[in-house]
Amino acid sequence: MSTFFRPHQRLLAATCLAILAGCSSGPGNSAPAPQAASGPAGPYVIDEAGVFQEPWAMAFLPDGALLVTERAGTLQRVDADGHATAVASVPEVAYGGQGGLGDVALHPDFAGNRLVYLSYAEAGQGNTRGAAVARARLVDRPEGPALEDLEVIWRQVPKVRGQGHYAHRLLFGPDGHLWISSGDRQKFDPAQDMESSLGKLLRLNDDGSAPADNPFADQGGVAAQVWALGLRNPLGIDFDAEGRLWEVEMGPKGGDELNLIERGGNYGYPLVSNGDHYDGRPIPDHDTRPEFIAPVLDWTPVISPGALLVYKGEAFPQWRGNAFIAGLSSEALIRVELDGTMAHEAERIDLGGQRIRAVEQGPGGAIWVLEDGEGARLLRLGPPPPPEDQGTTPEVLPGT
Ligand SMILES: [Ca+2]
Ligand SMILES: [Ca+2]
Repeated sequence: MSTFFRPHQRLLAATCLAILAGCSSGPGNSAPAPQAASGPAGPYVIDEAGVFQEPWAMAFLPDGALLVTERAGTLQRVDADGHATAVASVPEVAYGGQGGLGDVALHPDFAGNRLVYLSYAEAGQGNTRGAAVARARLVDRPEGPALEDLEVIWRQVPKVRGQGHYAHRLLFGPDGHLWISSGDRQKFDPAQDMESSLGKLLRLNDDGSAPADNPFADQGGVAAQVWALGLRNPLGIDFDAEGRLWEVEMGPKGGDELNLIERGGNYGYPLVSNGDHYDGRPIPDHDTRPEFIAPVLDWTPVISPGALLVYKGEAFPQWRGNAFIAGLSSEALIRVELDGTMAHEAERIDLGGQRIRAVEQGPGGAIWVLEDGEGARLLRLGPPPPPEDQGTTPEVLPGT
């Protein structure tokens, strides 16, 4: 019986109820929007919707509830009434270092099949670890939510020692394929090895098999899963409204990257990077090797991108088509304006000086953010209520 309520989350239930209903914020549960560092930021209000322990990712269910992963191995369902309940029968995870329970994504036909996909670090033999992806049906039992019929559909190859750079971001694309970003596990060269899934972006069918039209399908094995290679720690992937796939990854010492992903593209790591190794050894910059695809944007000093959202909502029309990057060391939500295949950083939104782990678009186009670490807040950025409603009866926002 792993279903439980956390006292601090129950205390926040009343706040969350108002938030999930799209209500305006009252004293004590919102902060005035901070001034943007630059750029034409639209007004927004920030509401706190809960507190979690080392959260990593979130996904909205069709009924407005929210799934939140916590890295030690708990999947929380935050219901529309604000209560957080641990989902039973989550697979065992190898918690430690950067590893543990990772991403959560819904099957495109979740309403019909109730399939939830989870990524996590999995222990292997000889103190090795590797990312894995499992899918299971999310069911409601009398005693609480649970996963059933769990099956592992993908594993990183090979499992290696160490607890870093799993990446394991999950995304269902517009054509229904499952995309998995697979980090280099801090092993460098495997990012260029087509017999290893480390340092790659993978495109799979929903059952984990490799689509016949993948760029390296003819090579079979791991290569058949690969869409792009030469990545380091790709923690964010998302499509824009025109179907372009964008990726953010942590560089080494310097050189964080925003990449536009091309079919079969090689993004150069570890042969090139606009950063250098932590021990001071140089890595040739991207412009020395034009055969590798250079980033559209790169950052030195680094921002430490933890997640990527290309905004497609209604709540903030002025931000539609912008990329939002969860900034860890940069302790900000970073807004990047995309213009076709070009991009430039527009502003850094300070949400209280905390490391930002995740960003998602929620019902009605609100932007939801998870802080990083212990006692991390779940925040909702929504448009302010109309002026005549401020301080009066909460108003339900259109589309929520
Ligand atoms: Ca690169
Ligand atoms: Ca360099």
